[in-house]
Amino acid sequence: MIIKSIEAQEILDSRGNPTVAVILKLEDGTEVFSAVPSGASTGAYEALELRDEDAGRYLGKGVLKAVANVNDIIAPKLIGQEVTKQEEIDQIMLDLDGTQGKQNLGANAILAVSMACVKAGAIASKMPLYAYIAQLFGNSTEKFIMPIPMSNVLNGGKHAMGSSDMQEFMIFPLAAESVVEAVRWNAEIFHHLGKILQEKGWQKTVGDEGGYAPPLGTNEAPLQLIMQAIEVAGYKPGEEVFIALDPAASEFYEGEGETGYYNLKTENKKLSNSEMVKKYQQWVEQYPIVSIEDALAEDDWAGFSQLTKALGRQIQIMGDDLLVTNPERIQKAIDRKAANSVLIKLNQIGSVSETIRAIKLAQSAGWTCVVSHRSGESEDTFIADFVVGAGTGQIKTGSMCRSERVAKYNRLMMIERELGDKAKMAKFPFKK
Ligand code: 2PG
Ligand code: MG
Repeated sequence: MIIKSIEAQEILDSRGNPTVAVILKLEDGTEVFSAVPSGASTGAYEALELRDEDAGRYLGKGVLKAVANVNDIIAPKLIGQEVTKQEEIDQIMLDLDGTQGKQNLGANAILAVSMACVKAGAIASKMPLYAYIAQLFGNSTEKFIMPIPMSNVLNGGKHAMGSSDMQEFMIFPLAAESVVEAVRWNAEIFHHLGKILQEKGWQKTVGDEGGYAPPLGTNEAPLQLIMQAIEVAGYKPGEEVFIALDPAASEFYEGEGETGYYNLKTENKKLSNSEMVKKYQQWVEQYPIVSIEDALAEDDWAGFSQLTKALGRQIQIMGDDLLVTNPERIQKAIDRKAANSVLIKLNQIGSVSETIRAIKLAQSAGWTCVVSHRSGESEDTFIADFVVGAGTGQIKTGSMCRSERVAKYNRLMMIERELGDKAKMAKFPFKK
C-alpha cells in the first residue's frame, strides 16, 4: 500500500514538554498516529533529539524544527513509497540526514515517521502490529514470547530530585506465569509500598515514571522498603519477585573517563569504580537483585568490565547510557566484556530498522535485551507491540500508575489475551 501523506505536529509528552507526533495516511484511507518519547537522564552518545532552542517558546524545548523536517524534507521523499518496505524507508531517511547522530533532521523527526510506517505497514498487511514487527525481525508470527515487566516503584535521581541518588528501584516478578499476573503482582506491591510509606509519614507523591519518591536519605533504604512491600503483598522476595536497579550512574559521576568518582550525595560518600563494584556485590548478596542497568558511568568502560567479571555470571549487567542502542557501542562492549545485556530505546538510535539491528547484534553475542520507555512518554503504546514482536522477553515501562506508563501494560495484557495459547511468558535466564 502506498503512502499518501505524512504530517508531523508538535504535541506534549508526559512531562508537559513538546514532542513530535506524526499522522500518516495510506492511499486506501488508513490513518495511523505515532509519537516519540523523550529522556531526562539522556546518554551523551544518543542520537540528537532536535529542539528549537528558541527561549521564547516552551523554554527552548519546542520541536517545530523537527516537525518542519518531517513535513518539508522527509514527507516529499516518502509519499508514493510502498509502506511495507521498512528498511528502504528508514534508509531513505538516514540518507536524507547524512550524519551518524541524526544531527540534521533529528532522531525525533525520523523515529516518528519510522514508527508510523510500521503501524501503517501492519494495517496494510492485515496483521496485528506485534505480528508485523515479529515479521520484520524474521521471528515466528505463530508463537510469541511475552515480556516480564520490571516496574520502577521508587524513583530517584533526575526523575525525582531530593530522593535517592540512584534513579530506579524496580520490582521484577520472575515467577509470574503471564503478563496479566505480573501486572497484578506489581500493582499490588506498588499499592502496599504506598501504604507503608504513608504509615511512616512519607508523602505518596510520584516521580516522572510513576514511582514514589520520598526523601529516604540513603540508597539502601529503597531496597529495604521494597523487600517489605513484596512480603506484605504476600509474595516471596527472591523466589517470586526480584529486584532490578537502574542507578543511572552517569548522573552522579564526577570526573573524566574511568578515573572519576561516584558522588553519592545522600550518603555523603565518594566512591571509585572498584568501590562501587564492591557495593553492588554486597547488595547482590543481601537482596534478590538480578539486574543492574547503568551501574557505572557511560565512559567508565573499565568499571563495567570489572563489574561484568565480578557479577556477570550471576546477574544481568545492562548498558543504557553506556550503549545507547547503538550497534557500534554494543560491539565495543561485547569485545571488552563490559556488559551482558542492553537496554533498548528506539529514540536513542532513531529508527526502527537500526533498533532491530542493535537487538540482533546483542543477541548474537548471547546477551539479553530489555525494551524500554523513556521518562518523558506519550500515549503511544508502540513499545508494547515492539517487545512482543521482538520476543526479547523483558520490558521496562515504569510504575503501576500514570496513564502514559499503564497504557503499555494495558496493551500488553490485551495482546496476551488476544493471543491465548500462542503467548508464552518469558523465563528469565539468570539463576541466583
Ligand atoms: C533510563 C530512562 C528510562 P530517561 O535511564 O533508563 O527509565 O530514563 O528516559 O530519563 O533516560
Ligand atoms: Mg537507564
